[in-house]
Amino acid sequence: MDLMFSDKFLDALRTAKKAVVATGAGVSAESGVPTFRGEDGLWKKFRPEELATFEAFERNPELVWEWYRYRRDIINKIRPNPGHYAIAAMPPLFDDFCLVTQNVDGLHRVAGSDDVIELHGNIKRNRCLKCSRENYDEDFAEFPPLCSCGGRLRPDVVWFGELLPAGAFEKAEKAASSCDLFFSVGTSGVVQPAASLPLAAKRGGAFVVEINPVPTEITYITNEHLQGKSGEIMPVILERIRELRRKK
Ligand code: BJW
Ligand code: ZN
Repeated sequence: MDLMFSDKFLDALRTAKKAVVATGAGVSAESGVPTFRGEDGLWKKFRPEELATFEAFERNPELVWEWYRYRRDIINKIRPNPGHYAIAAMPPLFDDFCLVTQNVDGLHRVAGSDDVIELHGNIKRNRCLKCSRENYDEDFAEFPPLCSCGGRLRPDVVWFGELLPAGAFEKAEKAASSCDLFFSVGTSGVVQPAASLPLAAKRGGAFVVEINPVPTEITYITNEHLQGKSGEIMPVILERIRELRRKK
C-alpha cells in the first residue's frame, strides 16, 4: 500500500516512547464483524434503544438475548485480520504501550494482545444479575438463560447509560494523557467516554493519528488522518516503525 506520511508523523514514529492504540468496530470490519453505524452498520437494521440498554433487557430479555446470540455466532466463526495482528506486534517497539478497545468481540486477544483494556466488556462473557458471577457458557439449558443460583444472566457488555467496568476508563485515560503517540483506529468517535481519549491525548501533548476510511467526529483534533482500512494501514505503520527504529 502506497501511503504518504508527513515528516512530523515519521518523527513521532521514530521517537515516541509511550504509545496508545484505541480501537473501535472498524478494526474488526475486515474480519466480518458488522460495525454499528454507517451503511452496513448493525443499527441500520436494529434500534439501539430497543436492544442496547438495561431497560430493553428488562422489558424483553428474550429479544435482547436473540440479538447477542446472533452476534456471538458471527464472532465464533471469524478470525483476527492483519490490523489486529499488526497492533499485537507493536508493544515491544515502545517503552510503554497501551491497547484500549471499545470492541466486545475479543479479537485483539485472539491475535495475541494479552494486555487489552476492554471498555465495553466482552460479548462471550455472561454475568449474573443476582450473584454477579461470570461464566462463558454458550449452551444454555433454558432461554433466556439463568445462572445456577437462579438469577438471570446477561451478556457482560456495557449498554447505554451504564458505567464502564471499574477502573478501565481511568486506566485508559491515564495512558492517553501521558503518551506521546496516540492512534485512533476504526471508531466513529461518538460514544462517550471512549471518544474523549484522543482529546485527553492531544491535551497531554501527544501526536494523534486517526486510521479510518472516512473523516469522523474526532478528525478535527488529529495531527494525521490516514484514510483507509485498518487491515491495510496498520501493517504499513508497523513496518515503518520497525524500519525507522533500526536506523536509529
Ligand atoms: C473502519 C473500517 C476499516 C469501517 N478500518 N475503520 C448525550 C451526549 C453525550 C453523551 C451522552 C448523551 N446521552 C448519553 C450519553 C452517554 C452515552 C453516549 O456516549 N451516547 C452517545 C451515542 C450520544 N454513553 C454511555 O451511556 C456510556 N456510559 C456512560 O457514559 O456512563 C456514565 C453515565 C451513566 C448514566 C447516565 C449517563 C452517563 C456507555 C456507552 C456504552 C456503549 N455500548 C455499545 C454497545 C456495546 C454492547 C454491544 O456491542 O452490543 O458499544 S454502543 C456501540 O458503540 C458499541 C461500540 O463499542 C460503541 C462505539 O462504536 P464504534 O466502535 O465507534 O463503531 P461505529 O460503528 O460507530 O464506527 C465504526 C467506524 O469504523 C466508522 O467510523 C467506520 O468508518 C470505520 N471503519 N471499516 C478502519 N476496515
Ligand atoms: Zn447467580
